[in-house]
Amino acid sequence: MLGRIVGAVLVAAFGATAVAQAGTLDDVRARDRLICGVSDGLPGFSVRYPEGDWAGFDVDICRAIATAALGDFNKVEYVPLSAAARFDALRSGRIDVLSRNSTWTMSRDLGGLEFAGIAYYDGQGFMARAVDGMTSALQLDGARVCVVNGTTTEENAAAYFQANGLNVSFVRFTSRPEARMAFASNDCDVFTADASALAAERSILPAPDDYVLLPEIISKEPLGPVTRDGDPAWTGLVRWTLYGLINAEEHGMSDESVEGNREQAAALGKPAAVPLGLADDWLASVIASVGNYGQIFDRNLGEGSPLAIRRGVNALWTEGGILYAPPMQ
Ligand SMILES: N[C@@H](CCC(=O)N[C@@H](CS)C(=O)NCC(=O)O)C(=O)O
Repeated sequence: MLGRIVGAVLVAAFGATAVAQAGTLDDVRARDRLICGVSDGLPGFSVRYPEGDWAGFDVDICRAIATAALGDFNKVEYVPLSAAARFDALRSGRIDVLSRNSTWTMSRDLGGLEFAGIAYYDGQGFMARAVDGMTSALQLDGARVCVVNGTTTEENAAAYFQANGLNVSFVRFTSRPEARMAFASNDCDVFTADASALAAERSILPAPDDYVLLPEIISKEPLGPVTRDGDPAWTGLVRWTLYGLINAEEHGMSDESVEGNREQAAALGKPAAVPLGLADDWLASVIASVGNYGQIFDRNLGEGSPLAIRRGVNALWTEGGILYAPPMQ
């Protein structure tokens, strides 16, 4: 009897180990499709067009990962997720990776999740109505503040207001569109969120020029793709795809230059090919499909886009920013 129990425990333990070792990379290959969690409609980051196509910065990261793993940027199923639902969707295995304005924090990192890298250095800000003439968040005493639940946002704002001796009341929402509508109809005086999300929200308010972003940035919000703990090959693929996009920009490789000459990009990505079982030229395929980091940024968020976000701290470290990808040796 004891032997049978020990045997069952061993089988269970061995089975569990085998599952953990097989990992998401094998699952994605077997399915021949990546399941990527994105936001539920954030202009510039993830937008679904009526015909069903998706576009945005976070979506392009999904596409880059699919190209690295499967050689085809189209092999992605997008799962739109609210802020509150996103991490459980990842932990439960409903999605393979989360590419959705998610801040790398200590408690998330130690709570079964793995941040593969930083794709966008963000920070929390405030959007107000221009007509109110506010020029600083320090004028917000007595304000009603719209905020979305399940985010780092309310805690940051509460700490900021307390530190500055300001009394505010929070108006909480579970979805960003609800918060935006409440703000647009004067149910609150100010909307607080990541500055990139505020730029996105402002671009879809009926009259964007009626709203201003206040100058204060009150937190660090390093955003990046998230995987599950204990999934090293998959996390490695996501991490080095992101770093590959950044290093490609640093090395001056774009989708156009790679079309004519795949060798340089292939050589940059090659050290990952054997450990992850990828095509030798996986990185050349990624860059040919989505461009380098700078091209992805410009297309979706940059000054020529409706969001008109400057590269700022998201410029390469060689260009005065803090975007710094480890070398691909
Ligand atoms: N970066 C913060 C906030 C991210 C977040 O989800 N923000 C809310 C409020 S702006 C949201 O719904 N974002 C837009 C979206 O993803 O649809 C976090 O990871 O907690």
